[in-house]
Amino acid sequence: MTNRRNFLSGAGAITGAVAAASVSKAAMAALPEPVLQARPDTMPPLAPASGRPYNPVVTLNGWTLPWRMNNGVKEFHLVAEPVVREMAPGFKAHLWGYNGQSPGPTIEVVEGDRVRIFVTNKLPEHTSIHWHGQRLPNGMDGVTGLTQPAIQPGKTFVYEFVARRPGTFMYHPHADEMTQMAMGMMGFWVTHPRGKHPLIDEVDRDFVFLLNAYDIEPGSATPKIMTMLDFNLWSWNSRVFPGIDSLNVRLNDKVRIRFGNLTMTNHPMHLHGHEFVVTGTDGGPTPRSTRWHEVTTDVAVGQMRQIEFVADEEGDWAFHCHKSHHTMNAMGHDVPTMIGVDHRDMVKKITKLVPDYMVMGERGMADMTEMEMPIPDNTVPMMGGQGPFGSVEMGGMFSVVKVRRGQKPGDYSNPGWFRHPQGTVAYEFEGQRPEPPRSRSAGAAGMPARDKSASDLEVRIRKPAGRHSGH
Ligand SMILES: [Cu+2]
Repeated sequence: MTNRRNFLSGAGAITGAVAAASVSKAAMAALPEPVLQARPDTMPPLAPASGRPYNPVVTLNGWTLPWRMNNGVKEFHLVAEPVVREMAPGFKAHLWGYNGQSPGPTIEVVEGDRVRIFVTNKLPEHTSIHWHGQRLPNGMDGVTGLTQPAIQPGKTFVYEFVARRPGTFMYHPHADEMTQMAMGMMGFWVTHPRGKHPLIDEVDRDFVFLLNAYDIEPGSATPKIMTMLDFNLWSWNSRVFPGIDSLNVRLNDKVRIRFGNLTMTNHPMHLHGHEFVVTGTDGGPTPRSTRWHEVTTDVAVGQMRQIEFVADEEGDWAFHCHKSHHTMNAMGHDVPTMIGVDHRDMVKKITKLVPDYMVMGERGMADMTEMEMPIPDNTVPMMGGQGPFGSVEMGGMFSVVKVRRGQKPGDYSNPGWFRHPQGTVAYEFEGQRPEPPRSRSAGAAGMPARDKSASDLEVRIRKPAGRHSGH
């Protein structure tokens, strides 16, 4: 097995993009050597070395799987296996994935390509792969028991079909799905149009990622696979902010971002500073008459969306799921709301017994970003991410679209923080603040409550203790 770096420099010789003509017949009859990726970095777009040309995508904190051409067939080799995925710096998870990472590598082909995918199972249990959204012969659909026998550990299966429809797709097991998807087995698939397509515009940048979720107890490394709704890590491509790379673009670039949802709940994806249109789903490109501008689009479970916009506003623009619990990292949800509670006397008493005891949430939860509470090893803080003005107080499904005048075409490197032109940043008011007129002096007098009680009521509510579930 070669790693991708060797592969791309040509050192591995036999596999993939190396010209098929130089490889012997015997070698072509053998299984293509699998290409592995050891690092969670965003790899530059993989320009097609053989086959029809296309504009490659960039997988956020991921990579595209190289192929080899064998008699006009694009051959890929996926290896289902346990992997160690760095979900953020300082936090490694023990997941299952493909070819060294979770998610697996992105597969990019062109409409009309004949595709052969070898799938080797190195998991401790059987698996299969379903090619979500594809038109294909029924027996290639990857549903264990229904359309094929399971791929047993140690075995290799072959899938073969023509990529008939251009668009945005994904792949995932259709065998012990609950376990295998909770463990991170999934990948992205893009079928590029063959030539000009009336509904698919050319873009300058094309980013892809999958929305996934894990339940990993702070201090541990393996997801709890029985969790149904109460996940504690909301991730893009098995990364959580501040571990998710920024999407770096050039001012006035036409940008496409494609995402698919393999979690157990929907995600309203929200972009700051620009309006976008949804140009496609896993059903293909949408008719132009159905496209309208928005800044948030909801992606339901099992759905895919592709959005497009012209990045014509310079700056560092937040891009995130709008469910506020999904922009947080691992934490307990059974924490009582403490806003406004005065703990001072209680804390004194408790610290006599537990010297490290800390109170949290008295003034809101923002203190969590600066307090020095020890957290278990192999855990990311609940929220954080250092920005140019302090903590961003985010985690989970959050990243930044960086729009820069100086970014070169095709340069995906991180330009650093935006330098705001003078006078364009919100600032502290330092003048005199007049007392605002309150309702006491005007409004309420104009509209008095009927049957007002003699004294002000203070409502005390105690919610029944119960498990918090659902998002
Ligand atoms: Cu979400």
